[in-house]
Amino acid sequence: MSNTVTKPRTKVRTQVERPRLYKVILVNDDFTPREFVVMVLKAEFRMTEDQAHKVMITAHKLGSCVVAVFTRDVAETKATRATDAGRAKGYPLLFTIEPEE
Ligand code: TYC
Repeated sequence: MSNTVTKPRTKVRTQVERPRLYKVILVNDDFTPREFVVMVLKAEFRMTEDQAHKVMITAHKLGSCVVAVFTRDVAETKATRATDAGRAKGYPLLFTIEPEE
């Protein structure tokens, strides 16, 4: 029929992508006391004593350890706050961030 109206079959969908996630990495050094590293991990990353101790020991033995994964803003804020906590005590404690693959 020439007067038939057909609806277009295509639907427009807005593409949404998951935000890229960033790893917060604890870097070992020779000066920051172990107990202090554990305290910062507990305070800034809400870890238990057990979790914090495992992460600290892993960084101590291997050179670094992934602490947790967040969106970029949260990862940057937490890494900065945790690094500053060490600096305030004169320690070279360092947290860095790295994008996930
Ligand atoms: N290596 C430090 C020491 O022996 C402890 C330490 C562990 C420091 C992990 C930093 O990311 C770190 N006192």
